Amino acid sequence: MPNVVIVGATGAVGQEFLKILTERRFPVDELRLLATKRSAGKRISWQGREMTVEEATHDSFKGMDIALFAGGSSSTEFARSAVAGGATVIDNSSAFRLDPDVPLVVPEVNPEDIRWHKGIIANPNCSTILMVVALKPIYDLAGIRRVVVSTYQAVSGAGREGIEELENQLKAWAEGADSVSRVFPYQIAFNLIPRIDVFQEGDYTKEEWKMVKETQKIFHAPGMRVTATTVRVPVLRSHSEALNVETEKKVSVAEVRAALSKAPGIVVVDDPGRDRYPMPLDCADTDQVSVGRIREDFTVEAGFNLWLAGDQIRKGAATNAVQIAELLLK
Ligand code: 2RA
Repeated sequence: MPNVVIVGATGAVGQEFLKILTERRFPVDELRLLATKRSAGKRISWQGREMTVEEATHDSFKGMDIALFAGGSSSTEFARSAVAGGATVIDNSSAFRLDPDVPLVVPEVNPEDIRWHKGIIANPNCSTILMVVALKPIYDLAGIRRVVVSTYQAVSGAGREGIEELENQLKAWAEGADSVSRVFPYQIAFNLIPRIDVFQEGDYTKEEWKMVKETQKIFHAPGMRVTATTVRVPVLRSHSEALNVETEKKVSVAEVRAALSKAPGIVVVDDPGRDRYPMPLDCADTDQVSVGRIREDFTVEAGFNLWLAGDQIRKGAATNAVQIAELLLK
């Protein structure tokens, strides 16, 4: 059984790693929990084992087989040391995602890419993962010419602090107190913020560029046209996305629905007659991407509109990483 180390064990994704390793009965011999100096010393109990979180150092990885990095700056600092220590790194940060020497993997889409890893395998951005799981069966069925995506991203995408900020702002509102914004640039309670991460080229945000470039890399389709608008919404957990997909070949809505229904990692929730469609509240704590509102786009030769929702801490981060670890063991 492999020795596993979790870097960032006390954060939202790190805690989810622990739950998912148990749920998926991932075989673990030794488990080591690492975090920054601030969180070192915390006690965590997992599967009857009592563990103390240690401060991550360059020497923390000796004897470890798999290193799950939850994200953040520790990846840039320690991922290479983990590889040097003998571990295969599965990294949830954006540090290595576009590195041509690092595969960027979603097991439902491009599992074969793990074969060429050189020590680090990158986990894509959460909104990218949810989108490409839904695009894959459409890509296989009809080819994809262009995607226009708008996201509705939960505050937990910004970690535990994002959740606390929304909760505190709601409490402050109920008490008639002033709202404090530290994590997000403006009040998020009762608001929408159409800016996630920093502004970059062309006034697109880094989050929007991630959706474009990571999708092209995952599909090995540098010419695939993807354009995104990413928005933070006052939802605690699970991201949602509205997709307009133009296909190469004309296929019917029934064919698209059938392809999505058969695809791994997807549940189709699409019954207008019964008022059924995916919603973030229904997706919390699940691993599947829920897809619905599937409609022909009558304004183009061949295309569809659809709506998806998925738990971005699980399938958008921790579950996807553990699935990659499972592929490594096969
Ligand atoms: C967010 N996509 O929701 C980011 C987290 N990786 O902020």
